[in-house]
Amino acid sequence: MKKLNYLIAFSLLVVLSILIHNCTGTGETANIEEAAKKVYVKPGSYDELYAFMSGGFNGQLSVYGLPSGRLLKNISVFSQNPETGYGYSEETKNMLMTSYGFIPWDDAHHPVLSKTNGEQDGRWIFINGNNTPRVARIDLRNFETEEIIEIPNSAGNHGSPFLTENTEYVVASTRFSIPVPNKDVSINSYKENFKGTISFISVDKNGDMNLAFQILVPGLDYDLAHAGVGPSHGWAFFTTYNSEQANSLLEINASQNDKDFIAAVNWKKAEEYLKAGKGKIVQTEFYNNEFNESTHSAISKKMNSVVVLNPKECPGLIYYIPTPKSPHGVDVDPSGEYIVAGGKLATVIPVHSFSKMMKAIEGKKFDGEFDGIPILKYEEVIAGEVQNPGLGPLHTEFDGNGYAYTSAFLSSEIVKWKLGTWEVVDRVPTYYSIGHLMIPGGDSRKPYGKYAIALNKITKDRYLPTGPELAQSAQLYDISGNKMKLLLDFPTIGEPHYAQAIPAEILMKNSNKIYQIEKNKNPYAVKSEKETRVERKGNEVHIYLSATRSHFKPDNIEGIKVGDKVYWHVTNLEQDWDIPHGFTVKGLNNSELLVMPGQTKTIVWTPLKSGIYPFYCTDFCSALHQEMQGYVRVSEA
Ligand code: CUK
Ligand code: CUA
Repeated sequence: MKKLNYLIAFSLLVVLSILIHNCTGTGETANIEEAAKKVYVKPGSYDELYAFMSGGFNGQLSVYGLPSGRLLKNISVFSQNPETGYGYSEETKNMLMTSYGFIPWDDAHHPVLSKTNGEQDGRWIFINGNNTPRVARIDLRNFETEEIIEIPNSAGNHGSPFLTENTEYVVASTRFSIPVPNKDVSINSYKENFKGTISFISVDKNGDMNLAFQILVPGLDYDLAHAGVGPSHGWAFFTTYNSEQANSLLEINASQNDKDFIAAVNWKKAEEYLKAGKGKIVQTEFYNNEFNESTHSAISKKMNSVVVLNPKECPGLIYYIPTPKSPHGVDVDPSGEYIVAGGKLATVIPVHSFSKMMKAIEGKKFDGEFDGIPILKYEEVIAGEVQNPGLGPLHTEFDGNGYAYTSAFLSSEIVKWKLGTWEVVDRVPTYYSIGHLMIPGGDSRKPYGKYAIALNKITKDRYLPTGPELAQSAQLYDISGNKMKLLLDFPTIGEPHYAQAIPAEILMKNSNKIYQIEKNKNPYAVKSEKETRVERKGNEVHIYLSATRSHFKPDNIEGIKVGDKVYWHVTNLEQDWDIPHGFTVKGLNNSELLVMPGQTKTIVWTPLKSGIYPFYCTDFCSALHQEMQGYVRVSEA
């Protein structure tokens, strides 16, 4: 019966959402002229904000200007990129090493900017790889991936990477529970054998990530996370679903229970338990890959163990807060008091109170336990419920002026409501089926609060069709007034799960990372044209090549044999910071190289036939760019 009710309810939701899609007209589009003025950035001017949009299944992170929606860059993170040589060059290949070998792809969902005192500081941006659980750190001085850490004992790194108030930790939860350590068991032994993990990756002042510890949690599906700030500093919150602990989510196994949980984790307490020696060392294999600034090379470190805390031996470490049906998003407001949940199947938006939660914990207001973890009483923790929040409320961001904005997936809208009174004050349609939304700084203590972006799952009729695979879609809304107004649609690269944005001036102050040839410690660098040369070591040939406007040196190379392993070590000797050179040679079978001023990059080429092979610069660098070329002669072995 329960099953049937559920099915009927869900079908109704789907039908309703289709109806809503078809009925909404243009909605709250601002007056066209007014909207155009607000997003028009006149030629020669900079945008107001940088936006970072997740590339979803393309494994990258793209950079846009706001409010114009102009695409500025695609940062290579988890995917090889032949455009720059990322993941192909000898210096960057190690970045993509994992305990499963070299994996040049992942599914990237959530970019999150580093914070100090809960405010964006513009140092780094982190993003998760879902599939081979990984977290990457991108340096915002040069917009390049600097570190990738793999997460062991995890599967589907979805609740990640969310940051504590001062970027002390990147927190990450596993979407799938699996045996820990992983082993060959029957899938329907989920209840006995499957476990979840919540990982805390420490970040030091240079940005170096280390897997500090993991917490072993009951077998559930963990979804999203948000760390506390201000009064709730020291806590992190994670949504969970599948409290039925079903190993098949076909039909409705996993959505029978009225409430799932938000897991509230006291990470300060975890630190105390670790100090007291409560952590167990668990053997496991994972990689920590880091870019070395002086050699311009990624170094891959294989790690062998992790410290694990078991909540059963650490009372007070975790509490479960009951939260309606399959909660998805969890978001903490800028004051640190309210913990807002989204629930795909929920009919209200439950808002929990941190101070009430602390009182309930003190007063032991428990409603039993789940697998050894105390369940708090819903009524003791709830601050309020937003009624009529749209269908399928998912994610909430804040404007810093007392309002919250929640994306509603099924009814495809943004719903604006007031913190404290919980009343809905405005709603606008999105086209279509919004997942996350983003307000610049809207997940921080200091939201920028002028714009909201809808990150939509379905594009349908918004752009010129480009085959069955339509451009993915983002929409920019003006939220500076009482009423939200749609200003602009712009396409994104890959599925834009989540995004971040930061005032341009903060980043422009910080973006100063340039390579200086004097400091170049790459063993294959040449410091001047005098040092360029060709060296043979058995079957290996090392070509030390320099690039400056507008020639390579040497530019005529002989003595290469078919089957040699030829290393092209290209050093860019430019003094101007914004003159990269490109390099390719005919038949190079993987990618080109892009080399920044002062930098050395290496690519390997194995010629298979004798003959003459031209090489040239691929990146326009001067009026004589076309003349930047050379020849290499390959002879029979
Ligand atoms: S999300 Cu990743 S499946 Cu709501 Cu953060 Cu879309
Ligand atoms: Cu160097 Cu074009």
